[in-house]
Amino acid sequence: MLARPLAATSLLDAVRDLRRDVAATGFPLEIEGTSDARASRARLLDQLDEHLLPRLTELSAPAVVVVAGSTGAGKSTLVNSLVQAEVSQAGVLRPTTRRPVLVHHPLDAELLSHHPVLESVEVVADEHVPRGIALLDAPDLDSVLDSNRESAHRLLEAADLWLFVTTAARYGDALPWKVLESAVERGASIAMVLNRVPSDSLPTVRGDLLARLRKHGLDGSPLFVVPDVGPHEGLLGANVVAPVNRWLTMLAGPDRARTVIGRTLRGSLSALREWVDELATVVQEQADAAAAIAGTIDERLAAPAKAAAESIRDGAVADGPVRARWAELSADGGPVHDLVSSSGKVRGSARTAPARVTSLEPLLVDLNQSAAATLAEIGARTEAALRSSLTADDAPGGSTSIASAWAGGATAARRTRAAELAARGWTAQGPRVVRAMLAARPEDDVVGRELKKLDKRRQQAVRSLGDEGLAAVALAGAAGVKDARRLLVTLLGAAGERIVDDLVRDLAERASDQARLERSAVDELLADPDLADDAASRLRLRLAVLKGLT
Ligand SMILES: Nc1nc2c(ncn2[C@@H]2O[C@H](COP(=O)(O)OP(=O)(O)O)[C@@H](O)[C@H]2O)c(=O)[nH]1
Ligand SMILES: [Mg+2]
Repeated sequence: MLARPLAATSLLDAVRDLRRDVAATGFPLEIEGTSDARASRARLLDQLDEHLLPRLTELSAPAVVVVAGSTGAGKSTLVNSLVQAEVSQAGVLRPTTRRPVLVHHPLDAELLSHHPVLESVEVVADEHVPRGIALLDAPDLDSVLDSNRESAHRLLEAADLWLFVTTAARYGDALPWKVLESAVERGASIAMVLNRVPSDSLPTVRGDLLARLRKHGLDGSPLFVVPDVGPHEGLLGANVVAPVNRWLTMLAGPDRARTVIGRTLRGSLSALREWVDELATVVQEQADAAAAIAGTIDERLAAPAKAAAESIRDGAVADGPVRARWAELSADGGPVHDLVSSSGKVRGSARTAPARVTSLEPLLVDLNQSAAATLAEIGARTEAALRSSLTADDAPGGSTSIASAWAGGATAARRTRAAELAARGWTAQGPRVVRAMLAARPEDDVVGRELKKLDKRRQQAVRSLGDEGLAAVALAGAAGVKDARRLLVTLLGAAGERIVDDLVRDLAERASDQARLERSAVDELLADPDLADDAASRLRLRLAVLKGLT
């Protein structure tokens, strides 16, 4: 029985919850430790799926004894010899591509039937296997086939007990010891089989191996020595493997097998804490890196946003078609030409106004298009600036992951839409500003006769162009057509200046906003739940629950 009864059901639930959250945890940013964390997460999932969850689900299932070791160590021969039948193919030909074999007592079939490990092995029932034990002949840890190697490592996670087979010639190899170390970290129960030892070197090899076991924290583990029987094919004599067999039989006694299972279970559960805690630390580092990236983006956005506003003030929208259109409209015979007589009188009437406004329509179209294009270009420039700041040498860790996850297409479509909306918003603002300024009291410093003259002039200007016409001129002035600005001042006095300035300010603000909009793509990527401030706390919460149950 387990030394301390585990509240199996709630523990199973807690481990299931943990598994779900571990599976859902991603590491979107490539920062130091990320690839290790990904590998560690994958192994943790294997451990949960192959060992902890099945074990907690069926505590009375036989103890899975995984026979592990390097190629040619004699694993298959050992398994066959233990059951005195050729259940697993042994031999010198490599790689043995067959599926790994699991042998169990026929009466244990039912208890094992739900174990996920059965999916990836060939299952053999044999009465020579003690009840309560399932022997798994794992693929070679150092198999030349990637898939075999991976499956070997995954199957090891399934073990309640590792039976590690090595030889006098191979026990110094680094790989098995590395694997053993991780087994010790997981709290797994381990036994060693030293195979094919020539009798003359036995004392040396044995002493050496014991020293190594001690160094790796395995001094309490059973060590079996199988003497070399000389050139050999097929099963080893029952007497040669008798000690291992006796030990397994003893282990299989109901209480002893439970002890091994319980020990490994406890070991795995307590190893889980540190394991998950390490993952949570990396998750936290991801969140911190994301915050640093957001901060850098904030800083790096200031310059392009300012430059965007400046380019508007410098008349970027007037460049190109708008200026040409203005020239056309104010040329001889155009609707803007002769609007002010040589003596300075505003010409026109309410009757001519609609015609003038209609003829100014192309100007509005050009202004609209040019504003949209300018804003979109500001956006594109800002994106380029942000991208290069994400890939700069001094960019915070993980920035390049954001840069490469930042797909251009969606950003461009959104940018164009926003630019068109902003341009339309700006041109719609024209008549509003005109009306608001004209409704306000005329200039404070203009009094008496001058005031009367100014009022009359404005009324005349409205009669001759209408609010819409005046707005078109004002927008052209705000876009950067100097003549348009001058004309509006002539028509409206200082209010004309204010209208144009107001529209410049409005568009400059929209331009800065447009630049700032570019960060939304980055923001969306940073809004990944795996990068949230509290991402790590989910895993830590699961740990706390586990701690309370074990
Ligand atoms: N002399 C001798 N040969 C063995 C022993 N165990 C295995 N072999 C041989 O070594 C080769 C590899 O053995 P195998 O069991 O397939 O090793 P595995 O790769 O660990 O499964 C085979 O040709 C076996 O016959 C042993 O104890 N003594
Ligand atoms: Mg083999």
